[in-house]
Formats: sequence, C-alpha cells, structure tokens
Amino acid sequence: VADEVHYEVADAVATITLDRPQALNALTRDMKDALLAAVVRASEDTAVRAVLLTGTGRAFCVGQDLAEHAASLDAGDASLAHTVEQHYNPTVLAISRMPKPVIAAVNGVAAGAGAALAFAADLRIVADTATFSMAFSKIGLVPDTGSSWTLQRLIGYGKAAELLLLGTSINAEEALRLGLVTRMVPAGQLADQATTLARELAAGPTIGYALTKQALEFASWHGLAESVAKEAELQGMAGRTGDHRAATAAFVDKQRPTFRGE
Ligand code: T3D
Repeated sequence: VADEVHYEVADAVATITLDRPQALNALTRDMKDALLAAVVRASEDTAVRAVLLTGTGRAFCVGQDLAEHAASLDAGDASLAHTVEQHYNPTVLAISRMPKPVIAAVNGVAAGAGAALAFAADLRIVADTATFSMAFSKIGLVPDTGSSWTLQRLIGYGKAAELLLLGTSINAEEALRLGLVTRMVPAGQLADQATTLARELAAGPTIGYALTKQALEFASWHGLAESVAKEAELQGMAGRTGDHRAATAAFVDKQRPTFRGE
C-alpha cells in the first residue's frame, strides 16, 4: 500500500499523496491505515513545518471504497462498521490538531469522506476542474470524517444542510464563491502553486501557527469572555518563542524576519 499513499518530505513540507487513480483514490482499509500513519508521522516530525495533502489523477479522493464496503456488507463483516472510529475519526482529528498548517491541494473530485478530509485542512487550494460531492446521503449514510462539524463552520449551517441533505455536487467556482476554498487555480498550475504556498507556510512561525489553530478551535465553541482568556494564555506562549523575539527585532531593524519554527 506504500504504493497508494506516498509520504515525502522536502523543504520542511510533508506531502501526502493518495495514489489510486483508477478508483478515484477511493480509500481501502490498507489505504486508511497508511493515511492515518502518514498524518501521525507528519504531526510528530518536528522537521516538518507544513503538510500538503493531495491526490493523483482526476480525483482528490472519493471517500470510502464502496466496492470493498459492499463486499464486507455482503459478508456480514462487522469490522467495517468500526472503520469510522478506527480510521476516519483519528485521521481527521490528527489533521485538525496538526501543530502546523495543513493544505489540501484538491486536484479533482472530492466526495464523501474525501471531501471531509479537505474540509479538515486549514487551507484548500483547488484546481478549477475540481468538484465537491457530499455523497453520503446518496447512499443512505450520514456525514462523517468531521464534515458535520467542519462544513457548517466553513459555509454556514443553511448551505451545509442543503449540500448534505441533497447530496449536492458543486464545482470549484461555486466552492470559491461560498468560501469553502481558499484559492482556485488553473488545473495545470495546482501542484506548483500548492507547493509554493506550503513552502511559504513551512518557512513561517510554526509555533505561532499551531497556537493560532488552537485559538480558532477553542473560540469556535466558547463565548467571547472565555476566548479572550484563552487568547491571553496562547499569546503568552507565542510571546515566549524565539521566532517572535527575532521577528520583532527584525521589524525594528527594518529587516525581513527568518522564522526557525522555535
Ligand atoms: O462504514 C463506512 O465505511 C462509512 C464510511 C463512509 C465514508 C464515505 O466516504 S461514504 C461516501 C463514499 N463515496 C461516495 O459515495 C462517492 C461515490 N462516487 C460517486 O458518486 C462518483 O463516482 C463521483 C461523483 C465521485 C464521480 O463521478 P464521475 O462520473 O466523475 O466518475 P464515475 O464514473 O462515477 O467513477 C469512476 C470510477 O471510479 C468508476 O469505476 P469504473 O466504472 O471506472 O471501474 C467508479 O465505480 C469508481 N468509484 C467512484 N467512487 C468510488 C469508486 N469506486 C469505489 N469507491 C468509490 N467511492
């Protein structure tokens, strides 16, 4: 399965590539194991300062491999029923809690749990040929891989409910209009632009980024008073980083800061 989930590190960016294009990068059990291992590895490797998640071929990822799923249903295999807890949940939590920026480079169709993986990233840069399909309801399932939580935060409850209940597919332009994605680029430029963005982030204040993610997550389900208290705590931590000290000195000296992620 190493052939179907690649993990490469260059310039402090870990690129995780789903590579099963003949099935639109649908996730088999082995791929889910490998994907989870890859995101945990990226999370724990302090030399990695940004993570890029992408796919090969004309799809980003179309979620659960339904052929494997159907075979397991036919065989009465209960183990697959646990895949949400065994694979999708820990994977989306590892992406969401990644102490460094995660960018999804959505190269094509993203459906079901595949779309949800992109929603869990911090930024989504998409090819103009990409589409998002909230396929769950089309097969009688509920949103998983965090999409009941992430999608409504990205585009609001009303639109999230519409997409999830109707199983609607939207194109990249519509996704951009809704604020679901960060940037749309010509398909041929996606890999280069996504890598440039990831490298830019990998050369940034990594601890500050991790603390920013914590602040956003905390504030998304707390009130203002609790959130400003949390900001004070996190700002205290950011203020003690070498990167903050060096960048402040660089500003005063009218120099460009160099962030070392420490
Ligand atoms: O217990 C649990 O497992 C719960 C977990 C659930 C997590 C989930 O992700 S549920 C959602 C699963 N995903 C889907 O329902 C998406 C199904 N696919 C589609 O709706 C469509 O394929 C797309 C809208 C994504 C793309 O449509 P289109 O017309 O561009 O392509 P296509 O012709 O439908 O598909 C091309 C090939 O990919 C085709 O195979 P073939 O005929 O060329 O041999 C198709 O069967 C295959 N494919 C597409 N999606 C999947 C898949 N194979 C396996 N699993 C898939 N999910």
